[in-house]
Amino acid sequence: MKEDNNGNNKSDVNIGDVAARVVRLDDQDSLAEEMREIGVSPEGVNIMAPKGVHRVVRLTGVPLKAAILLKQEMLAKGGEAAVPWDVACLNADRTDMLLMGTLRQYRRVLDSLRSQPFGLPAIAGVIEDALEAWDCRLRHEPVKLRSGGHTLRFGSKTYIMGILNVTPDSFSDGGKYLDPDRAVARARELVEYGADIIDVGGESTRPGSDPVPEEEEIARVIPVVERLVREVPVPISVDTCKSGVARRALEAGAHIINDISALRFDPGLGSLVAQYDVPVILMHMQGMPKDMQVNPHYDDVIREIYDFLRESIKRALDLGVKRENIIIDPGIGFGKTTEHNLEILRRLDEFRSLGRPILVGTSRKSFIGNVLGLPVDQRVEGTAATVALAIARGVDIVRVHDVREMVRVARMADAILREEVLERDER
Ligand code: HH2
Repeated sequence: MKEDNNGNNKSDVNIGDVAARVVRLDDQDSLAEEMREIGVSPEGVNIMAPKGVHRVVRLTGVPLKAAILLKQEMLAKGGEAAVPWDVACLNADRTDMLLMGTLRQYRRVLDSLRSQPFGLPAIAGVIEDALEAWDCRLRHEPVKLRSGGHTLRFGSKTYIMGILNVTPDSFSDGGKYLDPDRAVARARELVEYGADIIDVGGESTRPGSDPVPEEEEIARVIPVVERLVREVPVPISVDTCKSGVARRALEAGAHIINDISALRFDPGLGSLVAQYDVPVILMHMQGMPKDMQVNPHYDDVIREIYDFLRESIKRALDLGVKRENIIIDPGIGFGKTTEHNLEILRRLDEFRSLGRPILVGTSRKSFIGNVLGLPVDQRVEGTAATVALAIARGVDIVRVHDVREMVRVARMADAILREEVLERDER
């Protein structure tokens, strides 16, 4: 090595065209593909792919002794585990921690946790499930619906759920489709625009709204559902928290129940969904529609919604609902400030670790109005941005009013984001 006049090393070797570029390969399959492309041997690909994917996992509620051993194991295998100072001082009973490592390091840590004390084998299972669910989002098992030959293949595309509110007072389309003929005509139009599912609601849940008596909701919803099941060629979902409404809708042939209460309000709803073996959407809400927008507060919005949804899944399973029938929804606008809603969308992919398909309903909601300073009839572009970014974060269903526009947004986003993965899976 020679030195130039400034004392810097000067190589004799002409490096020609060497160029460096950071590549965006955040899963093992894409990394393996890239390695094959540059000619790495199959054995090399198998060995190296898990080394090239890094994951950060947040664990909550870990008992102190388990946390200390887990940190040691992560460090021993070349990873890292961040814990609060209190843990280093042995001053806490339980702690949150952030694990950092490659998939290979996790594999080695998990293997060794299985023979350790302090609940570490069970904790290993929790970590493994979260890692696998996060990476398997495009490979959910197909969900066969009860009639009409419909199957939902989550991962293959973004499903568009068209909103049909048969209410006098919904925040955006209230009063337009109360008449069953008009409701059915609107549903047909939504299907023509490309809706994959029609979601019929008979009770507005806009901020400040009061509950509607069950008979009133039945009178609004059931005549429409009866006709839609016969007259439109897509699955029908019913947006209700009441088992009385859901029972009548399921008897009429509805395919999906969309429950904004996540089976908390009506004790009969969970077992009904289980009995009919239909998919159910479990949504997060803080408070009740009447007062949910009065000072919503979270210490950690993502963590609290995650825990709520995790418990909701457990409650549904305990009531006999099959895991494959559960869809989760962080509940945009339900007891959340604009900032909360934006953070949920920014970090939507974190809910993938729950291992279930994700629905979001951002359509025309007031946080879009707050960001853009626009009234409800001018929020279509804002909605489009939320839909595209939610798809990029791995959402499976978007619940929207502007079906024609959002079908185009979703198809474009799917072409960018999903095609490659699907093609690779088919090979
Ligand atoms: N949002 C609304 C109603 N139902 N269901 C799910 N799963 N997710 C949502 O985000 C969601 C929902 C509110 O929107 P909309 O139906 O248009 O209004 P209103 O409640 O006033 O009828």
